[in-house]
Amino acid sequence: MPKVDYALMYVTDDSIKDDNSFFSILEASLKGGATIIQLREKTCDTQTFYQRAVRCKEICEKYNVPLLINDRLDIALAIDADGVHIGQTDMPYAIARTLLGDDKIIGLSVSTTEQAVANDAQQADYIGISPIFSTNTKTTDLAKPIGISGLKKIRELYAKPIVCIGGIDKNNTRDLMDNGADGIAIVSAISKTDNPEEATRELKNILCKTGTN
Ligand code: TZP
Ligand code: MG
Repeated sequence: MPKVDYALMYVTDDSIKDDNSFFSILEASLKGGATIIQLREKTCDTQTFYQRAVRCKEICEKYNVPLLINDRLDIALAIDADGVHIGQTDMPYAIARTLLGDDKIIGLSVSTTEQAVANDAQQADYIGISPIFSTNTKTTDLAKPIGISGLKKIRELYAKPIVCIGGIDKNNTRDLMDNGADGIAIVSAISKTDNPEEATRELKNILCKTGTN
């Protein structure tokens, strides 16, 4: 597997139903310096998800940036995505690995230190701490935010890349990177801004200045 840069993951905003804005924001995030993309759709039908995935893949390939699919192994396999991001109640890690093979990226969400030390997380390619801060973007199935203190504890226990998600913006990015995160995953601080390209660039500049990346 080629070395993956987890520094700045744009997680697509499934509240954007209009394809034109959906893809123009995706492309803006890539122009602004997103290093990895996660396609996340929670409500649409399978065909819409698949069609978005096909187009996401074309766009990501243009920028040479890996594309992960949230939850759906079938969509990832159908479009030969670079990997998946799964949660604690999605497909078990071992089955996901068997289905995708060793060359694909598998990320796993964890909300506690116990989940971070469990076998699945230790075997995954990276973990997503979810949520690190409170957020209005995800309203269902959201654990208690674990904050910087939780990140620090998990950093001591986890050797592979840690990506944080939830309520991250330019004001708290540096703090995360200074306390052991390898990357940040962002929805609204990119998708809900007037200028997603500039917002991404600003986040990228903060990441570059931490010395961690
Ligand atoms: N998983 C945990 S929090 C979250 C997801 C998908 C939403 C993050 O959105 P935002 O707008 O970056 O807080
Ligand atoms: Mg999930």
